[in-house]
Amino acid sequence: MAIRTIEIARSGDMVVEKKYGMTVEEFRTDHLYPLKPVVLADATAHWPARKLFTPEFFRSRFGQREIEVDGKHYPLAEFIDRLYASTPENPAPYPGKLLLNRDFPELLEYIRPRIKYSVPDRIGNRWIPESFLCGASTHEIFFGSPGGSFPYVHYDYMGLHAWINQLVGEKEFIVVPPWDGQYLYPDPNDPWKSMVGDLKHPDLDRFPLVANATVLSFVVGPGETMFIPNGWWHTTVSKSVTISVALDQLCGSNWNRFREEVRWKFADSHPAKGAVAQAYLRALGPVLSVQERFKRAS
Ligand SMILES: O=C(O)CCC(=O)C(=O)O
Ligand SMILES: [Fe+2]
Repeated sequence: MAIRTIEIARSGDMVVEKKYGMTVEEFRTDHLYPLKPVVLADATAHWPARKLFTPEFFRSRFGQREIEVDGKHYPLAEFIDRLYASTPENPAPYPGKLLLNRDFPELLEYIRPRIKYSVPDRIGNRWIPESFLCGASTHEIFFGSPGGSFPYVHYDYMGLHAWINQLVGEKEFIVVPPWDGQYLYPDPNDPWKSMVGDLKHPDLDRFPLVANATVLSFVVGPGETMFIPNGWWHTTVSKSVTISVALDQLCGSNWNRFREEVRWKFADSHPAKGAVAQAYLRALGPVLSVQERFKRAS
């Protein structure tokens, strides 16, 4: 049992909890396999980044490097100044993202070892062609500021689970369970994206079905980690200057969903390739599961 559990959001029967001192087994049984979101209060306590990754650190060490936001490029120092000048009425653009694997590999050592709950991860496994992952970037830093909201409500690509580790400041998460996606008006061109802009104050004349959706919102603070299982719709709003590190995870619990998404990815252009990929992944899944079980036991 977790040492301490606090309910942080409720809508009808649906609850989101924050847990301290969860065991890995408890996480797997209560959250990973049932696909139930949770906030882990102490999953990154061992990361040097918890103390190191401050706006000042990025300004002084990497101020001249560029950050791309919404197709525009800013020197990081200038972008950090904009974060401090941001107000809810006039927020700085969001999300300002750094891709760690690609552009800042020297920072990866500060977010190691990987959080134990998010192991195993099959992203990067040599038996999984990179093209199947559609460029999912596995380690990203997000910089936010008061009122900076993620531009749309969505669920993540390729059936991946998301781990959003809050290092600095407070970020509000707004989440909706997968089965209520039917009330969120998915964009016909991008069905993983909802056309409803603001879930907390929806335009009910345009989107009347939203009234049926279970919407849970809560704030995740410094040192806390949000686990968003695949298929859960979500968006965020920063309450202060924020720094988060986001990771993705692919494992046995979302393998079937990943396989489906790979099939859809090829459905229009290369259906035969999609069928082969599907058969290959169906055979690979159990092999990886056995390997992972041995690793956990050793
Ligand atoms: O931390 C956030 O603002 C959410 C990021 C997110 O959902 C994503 O990149 O898919
Ligand atoms: Fe996301």
